[in-house]
Amino acid sequence: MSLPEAIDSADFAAAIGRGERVAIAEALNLLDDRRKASRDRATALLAHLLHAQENPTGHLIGVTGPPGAGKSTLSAALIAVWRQRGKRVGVLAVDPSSPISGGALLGDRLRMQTSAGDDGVFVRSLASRGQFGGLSTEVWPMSLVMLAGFDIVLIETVGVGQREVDISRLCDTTCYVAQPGSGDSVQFLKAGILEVPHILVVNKADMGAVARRTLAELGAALQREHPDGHWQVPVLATSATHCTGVEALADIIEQHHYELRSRHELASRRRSYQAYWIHKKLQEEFGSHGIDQLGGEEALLAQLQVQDRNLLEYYEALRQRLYQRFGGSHP
Ligand SMILES: Nc1nc2c(ncn2[C@@H]2O[C@H](COP(=O)(O)OP(=O)(O)OP(=O)(O)O)[C@@H](O)[C@H]2O)c(=O)[nH]1
Ligand SMILES: [Mg+2]
Repeated sequence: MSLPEAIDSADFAAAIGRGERVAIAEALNLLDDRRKASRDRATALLAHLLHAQENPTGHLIGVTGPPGAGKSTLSAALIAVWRQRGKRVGVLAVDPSSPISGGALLGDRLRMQTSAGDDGVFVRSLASRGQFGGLSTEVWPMSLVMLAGFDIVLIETVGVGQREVDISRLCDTTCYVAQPGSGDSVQFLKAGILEVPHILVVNKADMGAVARRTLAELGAALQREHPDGHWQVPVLATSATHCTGVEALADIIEQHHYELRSRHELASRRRSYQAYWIHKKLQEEFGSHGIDQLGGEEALLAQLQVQDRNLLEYYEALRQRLYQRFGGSHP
């Protein structure tokens, strides 16, 4: 079943806001569609969703960490806790299950665990591709769709070292899941290669001494005050398979969300994800040279952050400006 082509974008956005699965699935497909007519429809839809999110609700959570650390298993356990607490959860699993880790798709994990057939959970897997540090450029608009339909949106992505996904620039709260016994996470944090997460988790605590050692090492390696300010980064132990520490993790995640809301930071953070996305889209289309033409990355991001007008319209204006400058026609 699919929605009729001609459905008005306000009605479309309203159906997503009611959490209608068909509308959500259709919107995610639309965002993946590169054809011009689909892009125009997607832009109109996003404008409605952005308007509805002017006073942002919902919680956008990034779960990252090395392959096989247990991100999917832990996410499934967290989702079970959130469902018990009455929250509806949308999931975007980016580049799920690296072949080397023996990890399973998050969707499979969910089917195996508590949420089978649960209408309050929606999982979408997407390939990693493009310029976005391994993340698809569609992650931001897709997260917008998910936020309109769910209380909590979780993005799972593999993150190891420098070249990896900067998921922290797209999420309200970032959890880094570390693997016991692997010194990589400690080294990366010390060297400043890993963006500091809001919450550090050592999963597989059931492994005993080796997990406790990693917990101590990570605690010592970490600059506890988060660069965002006003937040001491907690280091937690969980066992996703034994379901220990998961409720405590859910509590800390909620506390971070509460802090963001009480300091009225959510709206400006959400705006910065959009600015970051526009910058990456322009880079994808016009290369670094295009960004230089607009004054460079820093200036562009600063300019986007303070724009009053609809950023999607502004993005189209910037595209047109670059097409004119490069002597091409605006597609
Ligand atoms: N002992 C133990 N094993 C775990 C735990 N959590 C996950 N695992 C196992 O670790 C392996 C990888 O788990 P996944 O949840 O797929 O890990 P992932 O980080 O999502 O993996 P990728 O998405 O491939 O990067 C599986 O065999 C899990 O059963 C845990 O708390 N304790
Ligand atoms: Mg996984």
